Amino acid sequence: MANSKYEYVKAFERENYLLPETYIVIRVDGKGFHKFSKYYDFAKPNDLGALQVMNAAAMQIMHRYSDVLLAYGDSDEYSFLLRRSCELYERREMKLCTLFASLMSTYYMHFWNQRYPEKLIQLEMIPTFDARAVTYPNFRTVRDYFSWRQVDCHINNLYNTTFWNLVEKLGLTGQEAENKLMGTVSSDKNEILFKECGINYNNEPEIFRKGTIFVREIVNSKECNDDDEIKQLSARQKQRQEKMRKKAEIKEYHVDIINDDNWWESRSWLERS
Ligand SMILES: Nc1nc2c(ncn2[C@@H]2O[C@H](COP(=O)(O)OP(=O)(O)O)[C@@H](O)[C@H]2O)c(=O)[nH]1
Ligand SMILES: [Mg+2]
Repeated sequence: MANSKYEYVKAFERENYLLPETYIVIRVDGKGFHKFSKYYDFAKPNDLGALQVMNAAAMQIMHRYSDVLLAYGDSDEYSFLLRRSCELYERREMKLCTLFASLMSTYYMHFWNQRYPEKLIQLEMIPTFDARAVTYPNFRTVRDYFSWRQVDCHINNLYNTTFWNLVEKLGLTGQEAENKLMGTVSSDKNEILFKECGINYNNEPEIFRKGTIFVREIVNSKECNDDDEIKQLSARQKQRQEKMRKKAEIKEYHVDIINDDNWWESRSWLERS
């Protein structure tokens, strides 16, 4: 089939190879989950079952691709951190994004149907995800990226928790609750929740307040990587490292990753991978 007269059309193709030796973060986001969550009657403001379906899908992706070192998710989004020397699809951006978007969509559908056999996904409302890839030059920016997503989770969740308590507990209309929350800062919302709704926000489930972090807990981190060594690794050493990544346990956390330096330091292999 090679060299047909039609092959010249390949010259129109363009490819973006993500910068080498940089951390790749791929973020998937549910398309139209505002409608999706209404259609399948999600609990407000957080549906634990739906979050667990997201988590099961993300976990499956980590099991399948050992290049993923860490993942963070909340609501309808998940971010996957790929190791610096990742060579999946030769670091081709389109390939990686379409792969992660389709993995997330199909795994989500699978785990949803497994969990809710009485509420199977209907053809008119299927779960679909888009994906983008960003490269980060060093570990500080990677950490700041994940802090940014966790802050976003916090801001949204505090707002949504207060909003839905005002509506469902105190009987305000959506508009009234919106007006009441306009211009308020975090401490105001905490106080409204505490004084008017009898809720201590800090006692809300951590999975809602902090999101979910999956980490590939690589045991023998010394051998696993060291910056200068990495370029000189033999094929056999690379294979051994891959084996170690594959057999590493994937652990789930719901902790504050913004301020906890110790948490990051005890996972320092992330920085060297
Ligand atoms: N009720 C409910 N809605 C959720 C939950 N998780 C996500 N959503 C919905 O999904 C939306 C996700 O935000 P975004 O991606 O900006 O909106 P999209 O463009 O509609 O997907 C939220 O605004 C909610 O409407 C949940 O646990 N419960
Ligand atoms: Mg979305």
